[in-house]
Amino acid sequence: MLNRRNFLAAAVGVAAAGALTACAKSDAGSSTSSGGSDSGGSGGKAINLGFSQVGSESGWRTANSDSVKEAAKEAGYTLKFSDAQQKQENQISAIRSYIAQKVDVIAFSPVVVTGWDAVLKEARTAKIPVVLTDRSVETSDESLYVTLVGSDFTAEGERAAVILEKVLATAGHKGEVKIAQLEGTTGAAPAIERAKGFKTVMDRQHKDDWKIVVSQTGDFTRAGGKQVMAAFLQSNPDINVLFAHNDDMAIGAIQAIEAAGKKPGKDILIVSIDGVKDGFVAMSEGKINAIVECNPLLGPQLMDVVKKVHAGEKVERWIKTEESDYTQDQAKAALPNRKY
Ligand code: GYE
Repeated sequence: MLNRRNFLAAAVGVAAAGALTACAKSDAGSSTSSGGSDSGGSGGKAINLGFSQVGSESGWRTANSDSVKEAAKEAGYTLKFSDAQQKQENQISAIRSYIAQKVDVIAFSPVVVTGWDAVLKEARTAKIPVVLTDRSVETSDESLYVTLVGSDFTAEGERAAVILEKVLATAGHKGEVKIAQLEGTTGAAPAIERAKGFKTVMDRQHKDDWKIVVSQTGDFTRAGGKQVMAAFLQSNPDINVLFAHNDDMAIGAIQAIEAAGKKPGKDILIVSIDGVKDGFVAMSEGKINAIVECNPLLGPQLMDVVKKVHAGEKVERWIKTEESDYTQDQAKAALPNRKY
């Protein structure tokens, strides 16, 4: 479906023909003028980058937005930044506004995978190259965007299942593993692919002993995680594992577990994804058992790619981020060094 793996070998060059224009004054969101050391583009003119962010749903997202803003400043670009509040229609209007303002490059982190063809075609007609960050899209024509800078979410889901094996062994767990899954935003690449990766390992290695007994979206938020987990505990009080697609939902779920008189990390073993500071705090307190890291600090890589794309250079179809896994025994030592 997403064909991300197929993109690896391919390289596409896109010339930002004729797209270098004077800075537009109005904006769909906030606009930061260049202040960095590098004009980042041809003829000494600052690259004008329009960035449409998903929202501010999680600690990961906040770190990601900060990274993009800082890196744009550092690179000396003019950044137009808008927050879509997890709504696709807001992202589409932000992108349309960037097209109308004739920015040099558009970058966005798509809230869901489908429904982008029309606006991507409009960008192409305007000869404005599009770079995806963090999340991928499904499109009828893959040449509608140049590259994706982001993580391998399927691998993250697989890593979560593998680390759960370790967590169960460390806890000396015997008997059936009854898993509750808190999914990310419905239709979002990380929700689809993390669930897929986890299930692949589960079906291959644990067909008989592991079962996902409940699974529902918590929209990547703490409030969502708390509310959905409370409902899970009502309908399935025998759950003994939680797999949360991000730390924020796990943190919300911990509150629901404690409110139900159970011990997170003991009565219910918890594995989540991201590795934000609050996740590490919960892990060092013994409430989360393991975290699969997903690095949000994509800004510097993104600015580098934007510069190349703007200059018409070839770039890889998928620029992946490097990540690690962490268990409770590593949490305390790693905590002071967490950057987000
Ligand atoms: O895991 C979650 C955020 O797309 C990788 O979105 C990102 C995910 C991240 O809300 O916390």
